[in-house]
Amino acid sequence: MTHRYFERPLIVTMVLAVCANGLYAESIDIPNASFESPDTLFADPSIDFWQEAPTPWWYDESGGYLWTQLTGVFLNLPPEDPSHIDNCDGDQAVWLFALPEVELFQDLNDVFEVGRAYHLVVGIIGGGGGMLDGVPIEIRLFYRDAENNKVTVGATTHTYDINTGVVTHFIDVPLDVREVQISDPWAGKNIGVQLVSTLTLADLDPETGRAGGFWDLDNVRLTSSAPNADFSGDSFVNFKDFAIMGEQWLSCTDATADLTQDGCVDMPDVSVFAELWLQDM
Ligand SMILES: [Ca+2]
Ligand SMILES: [Ca+2]
Ligand SMILES: [Ca+2]
Repeated sequence: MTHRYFERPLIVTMVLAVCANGLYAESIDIPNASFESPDTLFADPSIDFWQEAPTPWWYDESGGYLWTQLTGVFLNLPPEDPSHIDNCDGDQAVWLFALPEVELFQDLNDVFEVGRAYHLVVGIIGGGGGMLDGVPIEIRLFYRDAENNKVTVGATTHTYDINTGVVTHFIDVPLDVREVQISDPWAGKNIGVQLVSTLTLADLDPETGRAGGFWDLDNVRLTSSAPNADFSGDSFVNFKDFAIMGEQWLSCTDATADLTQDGCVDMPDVSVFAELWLQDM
């Protein structure tokens, strides 16, 4: 008996495991997601592809830093340096000052697709520059309303815990946004990614405020996942599943073939279903 006999079931099992865990996840392109551009030998306040907020009225540029210098890319220090970040993705990351209204954002080419859920992950280090305890930062997904305002679709707040002291290791902070419904105002709109200091103007008070210090951020990852269109349970989307969808057509009770999370089976579900046609689940 050769060992080859055992290989095939093992490979099949592995493929099934990947499908089950991945839930048909697709990676969404974010230009300069790891802040490797532009190349710098030390630090550079310009960051390719990412945008920052305009200088607010209250910010005093004579205080030592221009507004544009409150974010920028930096080169990770060599391994022998005590400030070396041990899990930097690539060679560079970005800093972002813990002051009100400091943010980085991008409007992506991809849109929020009905039926898909979205998952954002950002590596975050707090505590730089004497940051105080409990200082918050948010990672967000947004869309643009008719007036071009950024409207938050989902957000995760991460707060610095001073008990962690000086940190040189990125923590992955996740944000999960549930499946987009046809009635959501962001359905079909471009996806925006935003990394924003959520301190307020009250935090500028030198006695009671929490402003000061900086965050390090890196490796912004965005994926979307499709709903499970395998209603028949054979791990494959085909006519069996379409038949089940037909049985539930226009039904709003126990609609297992509802792919858009509105409780009913109708045309928008067929659109999502068509995208998943003949796929392994
Ligand atoms: Ca990087
Ligand atoms: Ca099936
Ligand atoms: Ca539906």
